[in-house]
Amino acid sequence: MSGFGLRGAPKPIHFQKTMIDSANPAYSARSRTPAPRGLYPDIEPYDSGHLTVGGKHRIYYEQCGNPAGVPVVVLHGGPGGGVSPNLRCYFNPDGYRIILFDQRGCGKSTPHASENISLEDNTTWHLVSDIEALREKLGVKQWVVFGGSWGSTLSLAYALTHTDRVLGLILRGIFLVRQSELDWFYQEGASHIYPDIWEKFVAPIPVEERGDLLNAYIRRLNGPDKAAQRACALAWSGWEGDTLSIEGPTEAGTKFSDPEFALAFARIESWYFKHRGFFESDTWVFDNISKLRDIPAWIVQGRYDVVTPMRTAWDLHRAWPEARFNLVKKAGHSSSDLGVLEGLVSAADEALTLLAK
Ligand code: STX
Repeated sequence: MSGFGLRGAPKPIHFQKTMIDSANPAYSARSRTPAPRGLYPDIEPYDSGHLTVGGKHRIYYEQCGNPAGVPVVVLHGGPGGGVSPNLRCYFNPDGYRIILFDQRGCGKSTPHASENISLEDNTTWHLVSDIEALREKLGVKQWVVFGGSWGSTLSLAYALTHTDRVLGLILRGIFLVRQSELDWFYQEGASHIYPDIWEKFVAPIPVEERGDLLNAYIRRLNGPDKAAQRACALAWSGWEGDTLSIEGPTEAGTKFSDPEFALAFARIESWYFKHRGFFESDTWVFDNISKLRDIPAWIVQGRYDVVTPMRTAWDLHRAWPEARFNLVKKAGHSSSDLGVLEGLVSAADEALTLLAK
């Protein structure tokens, strides 16, 4: 990566003290152990705007890095999670043209799903067509597709639909919206690992309705009782926010406890999950995976991912051995968990080496 100049030097991540302690031989200047790869420095967009799709939706997008670089599009999680400035920093800004956007109904896209708008025209296939509209609008011929969690689902749906537009795939925390994955996180499974947080998740739902939590939530998230709606949105969002990281629940004050974020996030996620991601079957991705065999791909998965357990990444790895598989030993779901972060930055660096002309 030496050809990319100073601007591309990764910024240090905030390691725990023991990990950057200069007395620790693993990280001394003389050590042969390579320094862990951190995020690239904070960066501001050189361009941003809104693209109108499907009549009423205005999709917020932004571009950072090198306008002449290898294009990469970042697909955020949730669905409904929106992008954050941190997502710009997984890519060498001297080599990449970094494109981020907020999917329908969330982030800075309008109308916002917290406004109780109908979600009828918000499906996986609408998002796939929005990605194509954005690609055309920005004059991009082909791009690398980068997505974690729901972003991995959408990346695969897009790549299987518009295979010739995809230069490479970088996927993290593999999620395929299969019934078993939804049951694990929203009915029984993750509840055994985080029983303390689970109590807060089930609290807004009466005991007699807890046999089908997803639908009990959907009724309240879309019902007339504003107090119940708000309580459910915050409980739904908090459950995911508190189980993301190997570090356990973060302190209060994250976006998951923002009522507006929480309501859009919970409404959009539960809508997609009720429809199982709008896939015709739980095996659709596997049934079609041979289309992706020639595309360079990287999978990064935390072994202790409780939100999207490793089982799905493993199934994908078995079906698609051509994709590089990086199983990170001490990490959960979060793209900020140390090994996952390093794995993603390394994958993006490798993709650049492979693809930059
Ligand atoms: N949702 C998984 C997912 O896509 C069940 C996801 N998990 N957390 C996130 O997304 C954000 C941190 C992006 C909100």
